[in-house]
Amino acid sequence: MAKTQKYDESSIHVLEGLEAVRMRPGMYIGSTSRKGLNHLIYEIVDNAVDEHLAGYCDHIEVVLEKDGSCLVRDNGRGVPVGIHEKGVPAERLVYTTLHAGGKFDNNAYKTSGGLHGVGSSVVNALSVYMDVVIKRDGAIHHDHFEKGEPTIALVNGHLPTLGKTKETGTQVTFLPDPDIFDTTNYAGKEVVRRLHDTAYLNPGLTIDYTDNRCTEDYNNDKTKEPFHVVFHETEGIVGYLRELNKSDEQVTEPIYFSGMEDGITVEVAFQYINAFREDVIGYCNNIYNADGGTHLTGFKTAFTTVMNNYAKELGILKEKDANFTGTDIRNGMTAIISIKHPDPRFEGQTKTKLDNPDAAKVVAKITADKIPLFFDRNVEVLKAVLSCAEKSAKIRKQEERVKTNLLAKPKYSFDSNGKLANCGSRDASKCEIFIVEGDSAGGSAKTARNREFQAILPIRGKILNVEKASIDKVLANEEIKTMINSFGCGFSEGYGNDFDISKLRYDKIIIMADADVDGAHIGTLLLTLFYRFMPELIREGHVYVAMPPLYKVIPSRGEGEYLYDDKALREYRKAHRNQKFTLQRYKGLGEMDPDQLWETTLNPETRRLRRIRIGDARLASDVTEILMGNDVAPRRAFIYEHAQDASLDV
Ligand code: TSJ
Repeated sequence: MAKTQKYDESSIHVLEGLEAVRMRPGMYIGSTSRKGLNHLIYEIVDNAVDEHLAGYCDHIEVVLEKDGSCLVRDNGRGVPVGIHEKGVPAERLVYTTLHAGGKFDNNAYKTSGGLHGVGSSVVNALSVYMDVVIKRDGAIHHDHFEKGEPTIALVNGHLPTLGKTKETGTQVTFLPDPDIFDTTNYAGKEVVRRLHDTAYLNPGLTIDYTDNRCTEDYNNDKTKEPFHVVFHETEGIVGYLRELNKSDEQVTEPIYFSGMEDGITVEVAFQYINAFREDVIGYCNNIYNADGGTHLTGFKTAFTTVMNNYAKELGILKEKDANFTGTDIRNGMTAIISIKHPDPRFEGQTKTKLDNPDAAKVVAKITADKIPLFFDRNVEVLKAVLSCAEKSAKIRKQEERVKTNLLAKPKYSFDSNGKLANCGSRDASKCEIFIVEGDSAGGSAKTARNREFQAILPIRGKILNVEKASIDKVLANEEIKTMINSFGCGFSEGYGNDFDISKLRYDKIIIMADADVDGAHIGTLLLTLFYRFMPELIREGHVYVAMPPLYKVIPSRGEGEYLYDDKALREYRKAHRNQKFTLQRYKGLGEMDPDQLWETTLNPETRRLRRIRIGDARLASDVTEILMGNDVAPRRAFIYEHAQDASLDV
């Protein structure tokens, strides 16, 4: 009894802690949007992954239910249930104390310390209920909480048991509180992507995922069936690399090495593809480091040194030649660097950059040790990689010459205004510019627009693929010059930054392309252009894609209605089964008359826009997905194929 009493006293303190979480949820999970909601799942799953990292769990099950609840189950040791200090089962402290994790944990690697390594108690505080079932010490232990408060009476200080078992494991079910979150509808695709990443980073782990919500956001084929997938990636980060590069022309096979030093485990996989870019991504303790950090620096530094030595040895660089730059050497490289660190520190506001100096040292040492073991025996591969560096150096030198030439003149001048129909207002915060594919749609848009604040810039045919072209070719392109000139903020190209977003003349830059493959292709090329030369436009949320409707239905009686996708059409048909209506299908923007174009695409009151964001390094595939919605795979293949048309211009 005394013990129970004691628990009640300390529980006051506990509730104060969790009350703070409910008062300011954003401080603990970043936001109360869909993104914050998803973080609840990741937090719980990460705890099970920690158990895997500790060496005791190889299977995790995740189930999303129709009622909004989420179940996560692992086959680890089970959260300890023994009576801890204050007479409370250890398990209760885990779920009711902020940052209780460290207390009992003897894991070498914690995932906490990441973006929102918030602790399971935060999930508990923000849930209508949380139900916990632990199999351990021969019994099934049960606990239950509502908005963070335990609702089950302890039996002599112990959790009640539901029966006996020889198995071990932890199962947590929680229902996010709709009073806290803007939405309780998880972003299913994002969950799938995250779980798949986790499986790639933990090759010994199986993740079994079921979405029983039968909504449509998770599933490409838009069936209303439960969605089930099992992730088990025996190839680990090599498999991840293959996935990232599957649509590209491969210059080398994936190359893998690993090592361990000072308690830090390092795994690296890299591959060269035929593209004028690099993509080096880092994970620490399974957490994606969007801004890289010391592990990436260590790899890059060592790799550059090793490869320059090879280039000299092979006579590709003469003694008097300047070294290749790091960027040269990584031209065409995709690399994944995954480290496990016992005490990770993260830098900056968003905690997305690894900060530990010892990580740089260890990754550099292991890279310098291991790379020669591969390249000494595979000289052909080495030569292929160095020829990517040579191509890059050639382009770089050419660009430096262009730059010097241009700098000798007063400034870049983009006096081409092309076919811009500008707007009357000079108040940038109100102005919009529509980049419209094709002259005919451009003509209609010019008629339909509100001249006061909407500018129209028609562009014709294919935009240059800037991912593959040199800078002088990019700057010679009329369409591109016109865009740079109209936006008013210049551009940046990596050597010094001449881009000034404060000069931007339009708050919204809206890409208006047909909802077909060509439209998506043009959209991809435009976004690639912005991403490379004016990334702040995207980062600060000025870039949008217009989402024109695919259909108009006109019933024999009543109002006509625009439908934006096939799903909407199916639903309309269902809802109007016994009624007659005419169906108009829009093949392209060019088919709309100015009134329709105004209503569907231009009028801020009725149109649909999608804002483009950069969440992480995987821009190209994200963009494609953003532009084309769900059924991307075949179309993506098409786009990549055509993106290859533009060849390196050396
Ligand atoms: F997030 C969470 F806390 F709710 C949660 C934790 C959710 C899920 C699905 C699993 C887990 C979890 C925790 N799985 N396994 C563990 N392991 C421990 O907490 C544990 C087990 C044994 C020992 C030990 O030293 O014997 C230590 C720990 C930390």
